[in-house]
Amino acid sequence: MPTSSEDLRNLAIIGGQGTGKTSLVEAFFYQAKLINKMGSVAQGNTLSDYDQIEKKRGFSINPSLFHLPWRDHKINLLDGPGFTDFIPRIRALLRVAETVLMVVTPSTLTGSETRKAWQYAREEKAFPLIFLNKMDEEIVDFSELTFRIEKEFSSLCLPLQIPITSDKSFLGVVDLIGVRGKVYEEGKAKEVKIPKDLEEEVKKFRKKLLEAVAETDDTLIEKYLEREELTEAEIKKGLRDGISSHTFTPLLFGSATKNVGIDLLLDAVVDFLPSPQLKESAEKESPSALVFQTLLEAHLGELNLFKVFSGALSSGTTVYNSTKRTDEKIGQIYLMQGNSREETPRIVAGDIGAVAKLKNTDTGDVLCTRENPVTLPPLQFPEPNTSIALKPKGEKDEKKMSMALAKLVKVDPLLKIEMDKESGQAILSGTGEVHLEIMIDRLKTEFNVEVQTEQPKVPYRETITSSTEAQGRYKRQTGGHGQYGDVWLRVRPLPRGEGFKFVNKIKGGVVPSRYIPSVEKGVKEALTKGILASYRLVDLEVTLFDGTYHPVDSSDIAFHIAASIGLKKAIEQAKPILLEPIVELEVEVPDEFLGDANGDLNSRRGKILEVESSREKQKIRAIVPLAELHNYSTSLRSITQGRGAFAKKFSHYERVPDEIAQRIIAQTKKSN
Ligand SMILES: Nc1nc2c(ncn2[C@@H]2O[C@H](COP(=O)(O)OP(=O)(O)OP(=O)(O)O)[C@@H](O)[C@H]2O)c(=O)[nH]1
Ligand SMILES: [Mg+2]
Repeated sequence: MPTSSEDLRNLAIIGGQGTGKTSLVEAFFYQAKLINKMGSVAQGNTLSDYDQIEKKRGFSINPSLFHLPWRDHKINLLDGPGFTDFIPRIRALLRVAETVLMVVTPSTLTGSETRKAWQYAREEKAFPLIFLNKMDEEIVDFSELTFRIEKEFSSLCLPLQIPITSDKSFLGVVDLIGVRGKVYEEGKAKEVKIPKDLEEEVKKFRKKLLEAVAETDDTLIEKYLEREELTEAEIKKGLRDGISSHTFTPLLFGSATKNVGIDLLLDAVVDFLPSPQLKESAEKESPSALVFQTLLEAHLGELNLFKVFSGALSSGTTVYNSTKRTDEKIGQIYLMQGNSREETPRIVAGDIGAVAKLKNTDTGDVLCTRENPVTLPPLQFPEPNTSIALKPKGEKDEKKMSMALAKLVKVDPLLKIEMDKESGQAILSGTGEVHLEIMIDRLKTEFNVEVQTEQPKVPYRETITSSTEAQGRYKRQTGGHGQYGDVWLRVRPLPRGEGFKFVNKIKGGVVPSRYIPSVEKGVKEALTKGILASYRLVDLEVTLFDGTYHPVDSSDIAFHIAASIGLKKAIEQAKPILLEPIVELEVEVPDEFLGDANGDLNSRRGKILEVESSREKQKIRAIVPLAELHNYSTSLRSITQGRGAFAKKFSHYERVPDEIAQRIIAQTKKSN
């Protein structure tokens, strides 16, 4: 257990899908002798992918938290997901981890997920190490590989090692700092002489390393120029300085599943990456902590993961949630080891822990004290861009479904659920079709809720295209007291987006003023259901300009009904049309996919507004009917080999082309 934050490292393990992050956690635990057999993702018995659905799918969905002792240091490990739909979740991890282990493999170097992960790490100014995993899979040319890495990561990448291979297998690495060869058998390291055929490369890359390191400090430069050599201690200090100033990024090589180079990787984490930097000693400061993730744990319920930024957070105390502006009682605090945990009395500044069952606190909230309220910038996640409508299979599933969804939304910051009042549909939105598919799977397996899915209904509208007048008359004679209302209405189209206007032009009390509100109500009611396909009527003005009444038989209800009748008649004569929602899309694609992406938008009745070029990327701004956007995220992904991204927002309503309108109207008639 470390005594000071100096000996602490908060390390987010990030990178593209399947690069070996979860397997690395396994290898780390094995190296630290916390387990004596490594689990494997294929067998579904890893420490990190413990969730049923993660096991089933074979990839990580939820980030998980571990802590690992290594050479009198404590390393907090956060294993992030790499699959496209889930990768935005690592943004939360990068807010609490100062340092990242960017895991790549020779074949994932240019992948979109790798780029995304690296971009997030840069945005959060994390201090990175790059680990080239799966070196056992194929023998790659080392110089060419480092050249490609440097190009891809647009950063000065410094190999700290050179891979040792024989025939077709990867054996170990030459450490360029101490110039020692290390090969591995069953995860055990053995020192070896530098192989003859690597001598040239060792020389070349060691020179590059020494030069880069020397440049971090004037005294080091002098020494280096004098003797063309630096001591191990000097190199290590230079590496620390260079990483802390974002001057270069060290590169290490190995294999998680074959346990090659893992000890050196852990050494590099404690030797070269910075500890959490704290302003004062933790003891003196008042506490502040950020809840960066919420987990749903069997038997325990919700568990909030948090990082303490100042002071300490202790079990049994009351703190202030400055995000929700309310007090919060801190229950039992834990240290996490994936899905198992150990109780701890408190967590001090720099460190990461978990607390059970907070009442008022959600992901992204800040905990502090009322006396010293602290605010932190909110966690940022992309807006969901893919939606599906859910219907419970059985009546009894309805309540269960909404409760289960509320829980899922709490633990997944990329997920949103909304009741669409108009269609009555529950709309689940997320970052892609796979994301939503997995959530539906979770509903079934974890909450025993079965749902049917359907496309979210498009909120069409109806409007009129000409002005006209019509009479609405309601007369009933039943026994003694009758019902009588009579109005004349004029309707006129309004420009798009103006909604509805009611004008009263009654003169001389031909419709007594006490009945006017009922007329307006009757009109409004008739507007909720258009005559073409029962969609709401918008963008029109209705003027009440004439009518008659009966001193005894007239009533509010009679005028209400008369107005509804009159409006329907007027609409029928006023050449009604269907309107559809148009969304504005911002689509980002690499150069080479611009043509296909544009073509796809055209086939969706889209109109390209502009194309803006930036470094290797094209940003297309387009407007597209919402009705044509089904499966857009999947389609864009396949067009761009996963490298496209898009955001959408509502823009305006437009007339539906006649042929399509006929189809929609026919469909509504059929389903009614
Ligand atoms: N040959 C080889 N296979 C590896 C190595 N590391 C991981 N794998 C395999 O690669 C696959 C993916 O590994 P994971 O550890 O799940 O990768 P991940 O980065 O956690 O994947 P996501 O969670 O989906 O982002 C598994 O089948 C692993 O057994 C390695 O060093 N060598
Ligand atoms: Mg994983």
